[in-house]
Amino acid sequence: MAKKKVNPLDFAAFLEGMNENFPTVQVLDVNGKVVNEDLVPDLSDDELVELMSRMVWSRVLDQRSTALNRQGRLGFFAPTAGQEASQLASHFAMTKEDVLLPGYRDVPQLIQHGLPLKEAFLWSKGHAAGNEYPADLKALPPQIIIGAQYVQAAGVALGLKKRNKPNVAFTYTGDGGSSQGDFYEGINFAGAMKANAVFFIQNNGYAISTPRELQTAATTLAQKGIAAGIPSIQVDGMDALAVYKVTKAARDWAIAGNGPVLIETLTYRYGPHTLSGDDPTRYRSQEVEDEWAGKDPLNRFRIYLTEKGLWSEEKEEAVIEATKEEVKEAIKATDSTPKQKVSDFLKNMFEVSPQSIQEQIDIYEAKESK
Ligand SMILES: Cc1ncc(C[n+]2csc(CCOP(=O)(O)OP(=O)(O)O)c2C)c(N)n1
Repeated sequence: MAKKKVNPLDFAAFLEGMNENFPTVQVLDVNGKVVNEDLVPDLSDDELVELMSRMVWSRVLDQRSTALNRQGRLGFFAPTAGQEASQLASHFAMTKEDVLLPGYRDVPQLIQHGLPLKEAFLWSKGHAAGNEYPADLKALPPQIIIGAQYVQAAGVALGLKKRNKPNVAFTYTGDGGSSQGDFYEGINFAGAMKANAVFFIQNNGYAISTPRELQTAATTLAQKGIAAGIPSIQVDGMDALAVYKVTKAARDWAIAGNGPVLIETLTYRYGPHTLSGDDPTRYRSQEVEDEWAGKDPLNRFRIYLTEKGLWSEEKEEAVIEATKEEVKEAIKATDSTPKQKVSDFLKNMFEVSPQSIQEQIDIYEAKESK
């Protein structure tokens, strides 16, 4: 085929052509109807129900955590409602031996990966015990430094490759995080090393109050992977089946030795950025809120499963009640955990404390023993 002659100096044509290869992958439309038969994932009825249950669990956890924070019983909390498909359907495609490097909003995946809820709550309160992970939990604590988890994931992924493990390191950042230097360094290094990594950008439209349009001139965030030489794909992040399908394919690709994949999920957070004073009505219109409410990930998956005869109001109610009970038990255990001593916190920093820290430990231990 004769190649179309292009003028290398036609910058306008360059910009137009740049976005051609990034369609949004979708399986279920907003009404729960299959729009792409070829991409319906091969999940059993039980697995579909389990995925829906986890998404409902996450919604309830979000509501209960918000309430507990307002009662002063929890500390830091970054709301997750709206992002259930992006978070839980991507995690669903992973295995326990895959290594999770979460951001601060990715606590639901971390708990599903094996972190006891009580520890997640202790972490929220800044208690050092919230970082003492079960020995078999393949995960790092949630990263607060935007983008840093990408660099760590690249390293973990290279380690998995060097040990010939059939597993991936998977990590999440946001649209804001995709502007950080660490983001580019992470994907570039993992790409160069063909490391076993799956990188997620959860594009929820805002980095605190900064809208996606001001974040970058790139039309999709997925295309940022191209310069790193890695396959990159944009998916409807409110569509559990599409997120699962894309993630599964990315994982298969990476563990076959082909290197990493970058996945942009188009999603939305219904709540504020965190519960530390953000007011989204100052930067989002009611129109935008309504538009995204109409794309709700639980709603469309619920319709799909109900039509298949796999889901009902009673089933959903049972998950809601069980989750409330689980939260009640976990917060009780959290409340009864002895308060963290400053000396313990300091001792937690180094295996062998340097002199400057040891001096502080001595001061606090003296105070605490009074
Ligand atoms: C390196 C760094 N810079 C700034 C901050 C402060 N900060 C916390 S969250 C946030 C916005 C992140 O937005 P995004 O990556 O889109 O993720 P989202 O919170 O929407 O999930 C910023 C700037 C930080 N934690 N780390």
